[in-house]
Amino acid sequence: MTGLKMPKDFLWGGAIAAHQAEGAWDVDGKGVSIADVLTAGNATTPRTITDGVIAGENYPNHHGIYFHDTYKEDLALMAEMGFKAFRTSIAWTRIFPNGDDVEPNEAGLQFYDDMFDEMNRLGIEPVITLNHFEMPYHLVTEYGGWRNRRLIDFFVKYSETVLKRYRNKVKYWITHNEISNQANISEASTVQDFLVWTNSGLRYDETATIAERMADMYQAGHYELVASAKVVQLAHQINPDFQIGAMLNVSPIYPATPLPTDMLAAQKAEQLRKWFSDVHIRGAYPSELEALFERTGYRSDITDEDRQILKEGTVDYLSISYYATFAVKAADGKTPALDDPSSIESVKNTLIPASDWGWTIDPEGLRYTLNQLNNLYPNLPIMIVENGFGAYDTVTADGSIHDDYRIAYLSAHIAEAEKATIIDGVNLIGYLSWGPIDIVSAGTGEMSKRYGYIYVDLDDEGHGSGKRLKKDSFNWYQNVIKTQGENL
Ligand code: P53
Repeated sequence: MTGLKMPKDFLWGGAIAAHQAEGAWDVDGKGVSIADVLTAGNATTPRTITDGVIAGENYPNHHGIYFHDTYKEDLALMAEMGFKAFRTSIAWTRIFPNGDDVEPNEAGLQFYDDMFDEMNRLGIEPVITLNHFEMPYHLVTEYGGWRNRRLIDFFVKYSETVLKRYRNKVKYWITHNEISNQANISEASTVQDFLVWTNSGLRYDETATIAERMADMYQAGHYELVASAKVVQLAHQINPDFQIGAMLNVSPIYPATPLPTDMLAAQKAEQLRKWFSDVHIRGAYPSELEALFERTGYRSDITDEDRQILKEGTVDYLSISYYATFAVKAADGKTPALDDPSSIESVKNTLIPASDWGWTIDPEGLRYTLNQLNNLYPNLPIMIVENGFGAYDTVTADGSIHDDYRIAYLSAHIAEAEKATIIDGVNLIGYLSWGPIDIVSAGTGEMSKRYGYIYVDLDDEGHGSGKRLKKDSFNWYQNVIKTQGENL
């Protein structure tokens, strides 16, 4: 109990993504996406990217939780919890199966017409992501993913099609999900391989150098930002009431010690990720990045027209995901630098607890990060569009699920979000928790890494009845929303 309460029009709800929930990966003309060629992994084994869809492999996104066929029942449960908003994505491959098709696929467009109608009927505001780790696989095999400038036009065409089609049904849009993930070049290469794949459709073998990866990542990121800015401009022409948001994963990075070199390591590590929001929000690259490009030649393809588009296509709000925080130190004998990610070493933060997947639990970090963002971009509306606790759940004999650990995580985080909003004056407009219904994990492909208030009876191999069960957190969240966050 914090004694704090969110404003009446605050957008409480939850968020998912098409590829993690819908299944129906090849029906009604849908094309293969980059999520459709990802096998299942777990906490210790990474997912692998296969060359196309191979018979006999386990591809969890092919079935998801069958949301394609169950969304009406599932949305009814969200409405029962009192959701004001629900975030999902449009699967690009339902609309343009190959990404470079001349005409959109009407069956795919109709599917989302029906889904958005249902949300509006239930009084739930749709928050729709255009690009959530599910670009057409064909754009990778034919064009090399986002390292190719032509992707801008393909994305803009797809976006224009859906922005026009749903102009009276959806107000809140997000261009690219967690665009900053791919900048984690210092991570172990398996993690890095995964993140540039999901963000940009980039693929490497072990011969690729860090410099090559950095050059590609900055170039791909640039094209994505130009594409986003073009979409922002178009969207405002299509419907001036549209709210178009950027989306970043924000994970504060702490210095391992108060040593000045560790402080610098933390600052450089943050600069490696933060520039995406500067471009989205201020319409220009921060000077430390321009200086880096000057020295290294990374992001070599930028035109005056690009710069103009970036300047004119700034977003209306910032949406964020927040799960965990990190700590870094200066690598032995090195001065932390953007040019050399190995100069910044990740360390385990042993002062705070972590989940079974090693994700730290840091509610105060959320307040810290909201304040930091508000200082960078004063008064900009911010929406939390992902936050939650992936955990193993146990169904007891009577079918109940006692997920007090999830309630503890969420309640502590919401309390800090309330302090940031009410005490610190951050312009927070919504809180959408991740995976209000269990879905396939993006990072591991598991079903058993569960975030939901609603349990889905499916296991990591896709076996199970698919039945939905309310966890203890269901009633808890219903009460949180009912009391505007007063009863945590
Ligand atoms: P999972 C990496 C780092 C932070 C968030 O993640 C990430 C990732 C990629 O896995 O993903 C976001 O399912 C993403 C969602 C995803 C969610 O966080 O690996 O936007 O699609 O499901 C949680 O536990």
